[in-house]
Parts: sequence; C-alpha cells; structure tokens
Amino acid sequence: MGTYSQRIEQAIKLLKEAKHVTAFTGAGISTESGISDFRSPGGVWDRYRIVTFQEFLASHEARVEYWEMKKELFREMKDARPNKAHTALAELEKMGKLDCLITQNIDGLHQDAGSSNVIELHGTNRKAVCVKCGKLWPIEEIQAILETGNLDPLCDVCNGFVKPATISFVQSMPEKEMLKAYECASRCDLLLMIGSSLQVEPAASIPREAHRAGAKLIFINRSETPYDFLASVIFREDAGQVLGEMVEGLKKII
Ligand code: CNA
Ligand code: ZN
Repeated sequence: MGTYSQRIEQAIKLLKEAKHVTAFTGAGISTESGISDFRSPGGVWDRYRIVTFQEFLASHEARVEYWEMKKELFREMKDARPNKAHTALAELEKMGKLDCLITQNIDGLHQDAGSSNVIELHGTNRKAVCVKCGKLWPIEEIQAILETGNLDPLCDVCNGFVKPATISFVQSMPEKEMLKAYECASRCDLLLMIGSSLQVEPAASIPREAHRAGAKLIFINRSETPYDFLASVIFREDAGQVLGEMVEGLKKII
C-alpha cells in the first residue's frame, strides 16, 4: 500500500493529471459530522428494522415504525455541519477540478458545504413527498406534524401517504439521476470513492463503470470493500484528513 505520505503524493499527482474527475460518496463521508453510517454498530440503523417501500405502503404500523426511525435520524442530522471532506470537494469544484459529485447520502451536507452539482442517488431527507400526487414539503413542516404525535401524516391535497423524499429499500432508483451518474462515471478519467462500503446496488456499480471505461480510482474508506482491487490508491485513514491534504497539496502545485 505504501506509506501514508507516499499515497498522498501519488493521489495528488493523479488529481493534477486528471482532466475529468468524478467523486462518489457514501455515509462514511458524514460520520465526522456526527451522522452514523449504515453499518457501524450503535447507529440508528442498528437499532431499527429496515421498513421496505412495499411495507410502508401496505400498513399503518409499518409507517409508524418508519417515521419513528426517521424522527431519530432527523435529530442526528439537524445539528450536523459539513466537515473537512465535504469542504474539500466543494473547493475542488470551485477550482474547476471536479465535474460531478455523485452521492448516496440523504443529508444535504454536500450542498451546505457549497457544492452545486450534486447528483443525489438516494434522494434527500430535507424534503417530504406525497407518494400519490408527488406534492413536496420542506421536511420541517412534516416534522412539526410528527411532533404532535401523528406518525402517519397524510397529504392535504389527495390524502396519500407522506414519506421523506428518499429512496427506500426495494424502491426503484431515480432514472434521471442514475443516467447522469453513469454518464459521469464513464466520462471521467479519475474517480474518488469516499466513505462507502459498496454493498448497495446499483449504486456500487458506479465505480465499476468508471474502471471499465478506463478511469483510475482512488478509494478513501476505513474498511475494505469488494472492489478494492480496482483502485490505484487506497486510504484507510479518515476522509476529512485525506481529502483535506489532497486538496491543499494540489493547490500548491497548480
Ligand atoms: P455504509 O455501508 O455505512 O458504508 C460507509 C463506509 O464508510 C464504511 O465502509 C466505513 O468503513 C467508511 N467510513 C466511515 N467513516 C469514515 C471516515 N470518516 N472516513 C473514511 N471512511 C469512513 O454506507 P453506504 O453509503 O455505502 O451505504 C449506502 C446507504 C446508507 C445509502 O443508501 C445511504 O443513503 C445510507 N445512509 C446515508 C447517510 C447519510 O446521508 N449521511 C447515513 C447513513 C446511511
Ligand atoms: Zn398527495
């Protein structure tokens, strides 16, 4: 793997040489902002069962169970601020060095950090949507309803079920976003993969697609992934530190 400083140097060199850089992020980029990731023990996800989209549509009990979990997650996300890793990606974009930012996250922290071209593959927790007519609300409005004790809010237009504007398990992926993401993956010559266990499909196919199309890959992830063998440089160190140093290093040589 090489020493840390060798890998940083190598990553900065790849970044400098690349013409089209795409970043692909997962829950791990937000842990340093205080939001638990999916697989680490003790997080929200550890304490609640996953309610699938079909279950959500089928029963009142499932919807209540779902919203209970979301209420806790909102609490965690409410005070979260972008960390060094989010800021570094926003800076790369401003330097003209990042074409696309594809995220599996639903926390909105990339946008808070100043990134403007964000492809949200799994939707956003910042809004709620009626599953029947598509009406959207800022999440705060629905949160206020939940706080009154109503854990199965209904649409005021069509009486449909209201759900956060995220993609649930066994719900189909947003077509437009997936297409854009594949386009970015196949066009880039360098892909930065940050904070994803790459266990959720089809999102995990994005780095595979970039590799197939000839791009080099840099992985910044605390734990192993099934696709580590595709990466030219691998960091197990924290995303904030690594991305921070990469971008600082790049600034000095361009
Ligand atoms: P995951 O499966 O939890 O993987 C996260 C990965 O990040 C793990 O392999 C960790 O080792 C690694 N990691 C954690 N912290 C750091 C760090 N500071 N630096 C480097 N690596 C770190 O998460 P995925 O994104 O792969 O799973 C996909 C799901 C989880 C997506 O659908 C997300 O929408 C969903 N999710 C999103 C959020 C969020 O928006 N912040 C939080 C939790 C889950
Ligand atoms: Zn409606």
